[in-house]
Amino acid sequence: MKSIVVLISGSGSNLQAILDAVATGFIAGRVRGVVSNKANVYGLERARRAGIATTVLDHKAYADRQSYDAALVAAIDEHQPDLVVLAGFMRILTPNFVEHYQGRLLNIHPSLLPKYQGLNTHQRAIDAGDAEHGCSVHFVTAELDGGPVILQAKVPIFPDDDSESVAERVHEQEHRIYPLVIRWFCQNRLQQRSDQALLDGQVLSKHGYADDDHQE
Ligand code: NHR
Ligand code: GAR
Repeated sequence: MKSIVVLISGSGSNLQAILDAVATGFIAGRVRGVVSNKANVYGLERARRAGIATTVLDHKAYADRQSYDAALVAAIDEHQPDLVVLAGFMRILTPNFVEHYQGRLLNIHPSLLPKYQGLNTHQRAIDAGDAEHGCSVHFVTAELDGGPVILQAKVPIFPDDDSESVAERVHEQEHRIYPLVIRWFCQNRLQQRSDQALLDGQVLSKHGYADDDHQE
């Protein structure tokens, strides 16, 4: 049984999807701890309700990113996790942090990477006139939102959408694909080899598993 630690900054709907998938046995793992950089967010309440240890580590209490990330590593490693999951975690992580968890650090990003790295992705997709948007699960590397993609899900953008309606549509897909990828990880089917992701030993294409446009 794999041990998982989830990092959050907000409402934790992805955390909830993961907790639900653990509860049904879809994910063969246990969430041992939830760490937030913000106090009083709803995700902490979700964790407490599920009986999971919570830690709040406020980045504003630390002099710089190095010292914050050192404290974060200490809090996470108390749980000796096999996997660390960023679920709406909003702090950029230092190369030291990323290296410490290399191959066992996942993020879900609300865009079809490599499009729209960084923040405010839904509005940027609308402003660009895109007909399609989505989300990506990827291994985290030192390059922000630049690590190898494991799985993406697409949603349409309609002419009368605003960023909220698009975000809601993307969220639904996030809650489907994140538990699936974590399930694979816990089944030992998923690996990272530097800038590549492998599923069952097969290198995944640039847009992840079952990508029909970009087979290589
Ligand atoms: N860290 C590394 N090294 N690599 C990645 O791929 C990371 C990461 C940390 C977080 C999530 C990411 C996203 O999915 C993520 C991926 C925060 C920011 C950001 O600019 C950007 C991307 C992501 C998360 N954060 C500001 C900062 O100064 C703070 C913004 C805020 O507090 O609202 O850290 O989008
Ligand atoms: C999700 O949409 C996730 O993709 C995004 O934040 C939301 C968190 O929602 N992540 C980022 O933007 C990372 N910078 P949640 O707290 O309800 O899971």
